[in-house]
Amino acid sequence: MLDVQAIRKDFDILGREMRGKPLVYLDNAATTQKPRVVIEALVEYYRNYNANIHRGIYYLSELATEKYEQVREKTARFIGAPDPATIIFTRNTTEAINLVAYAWGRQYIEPGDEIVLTEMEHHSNLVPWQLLAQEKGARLRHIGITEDGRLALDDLDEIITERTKLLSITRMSNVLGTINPVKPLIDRAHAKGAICLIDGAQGVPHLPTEVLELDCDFLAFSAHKMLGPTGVGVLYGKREWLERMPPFLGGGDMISRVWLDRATWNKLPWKYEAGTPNIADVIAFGAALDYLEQIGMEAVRAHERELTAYALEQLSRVPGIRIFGPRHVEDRGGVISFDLEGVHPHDIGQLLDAEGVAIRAGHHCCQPLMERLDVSATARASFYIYNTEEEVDRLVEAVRKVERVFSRAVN
Ligand code: C6P
Repeated sequence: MLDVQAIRKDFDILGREMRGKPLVYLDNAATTQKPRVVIEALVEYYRNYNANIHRGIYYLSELATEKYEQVREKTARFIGAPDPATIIFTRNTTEAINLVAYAWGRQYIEPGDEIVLTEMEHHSNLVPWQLLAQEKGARLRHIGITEDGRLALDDLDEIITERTKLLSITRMSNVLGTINPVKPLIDRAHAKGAICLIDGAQGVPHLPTEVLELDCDFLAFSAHKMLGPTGVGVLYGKREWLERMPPFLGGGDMISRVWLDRATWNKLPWKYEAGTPNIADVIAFGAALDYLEQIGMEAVRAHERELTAYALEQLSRVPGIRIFGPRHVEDRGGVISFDLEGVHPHDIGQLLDAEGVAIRAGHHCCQPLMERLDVSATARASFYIYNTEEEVDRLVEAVRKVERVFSRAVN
């Protein structure tokens, strides 16, 4: 079990007040807070060894290069990838998915090919494939969702077929909290000759992840959703694909030799990292990985499971509440979307803010899912390692207050 009180001491921001009340930060699916060690790693780089990497033959540059490349090794270890060269640093999950859509997609997708997605995908895992399909004359197919927010797998044989070239799905929904059964889906897609990308933006920060076990061809995730800084994303790819695909962006660092009219490419992983990368933030991400590794991802999951079960139980007693997503806590992560009868989610968000409780309200970059749920928006609370049952109580108390205010206004 986590020592949550000890963990909280590492996050100065959690001690501050919001609107005159102790802050309850429940917007972790959007971005998490950063422990002091991460902030210090960032400052330490700028203060003590700021230099560009892979270029200098002087000490500072060598040190910065070493620290940057060490994080690649840590990242590989964190997701069970045996080869650090299969880890590409990007700006975020969005850029990692776009990298595959451009580099792999434009090489391997042909007219009539099918790309399978789901109705619960984030815009980041919808729009890049829409652009690709429009350009190439490919067809998008979508796995639907059930009433309780799980993937509808009954008609899968009609959706994943010999025409499928790519299956790209989220490990965990940022709206419903649903943890998808990605492994059997990956196996099924492979059996039809398709490749698989997993959007791990919500999965990797909250669940133990082993890419070899999953056997996914690509995995994308963001550092800022797992205690790290903004501006760092990760793309893991199987070496065979990364070798075969053309580069995504052209420029410095990604080349081996350049002539006026052509160029050859650098080795992996640098072939996909054009220009000066986000050195400081990658290095600070290393401190975030160390922090999570020390806690252990099984313990992270266990803590969130417990907190989510408690929150579901408490919230479900609020009059007029509708909670989206699977009923069973085993099938979901620490994300709870809800609405209150007769109250717009933005009003819920605003009134909770007045109580010092930070949640997100909106479509969460999942407009097609909102349509499927027949809502324009939801209110969403999402947890991480530093959240407590007392904070869930504050959330529930604040939601009850909203309900009372609005039911009085109506009656
Ligand atoms: N979801 C949320 O509040 P970026 O912005 O590139 O780091 O991550 C994009 C992304 C991709 N897939 C999923 C499943 C996500 O949840 C996100 C980010 C945030 O839900 C911001 S919209």
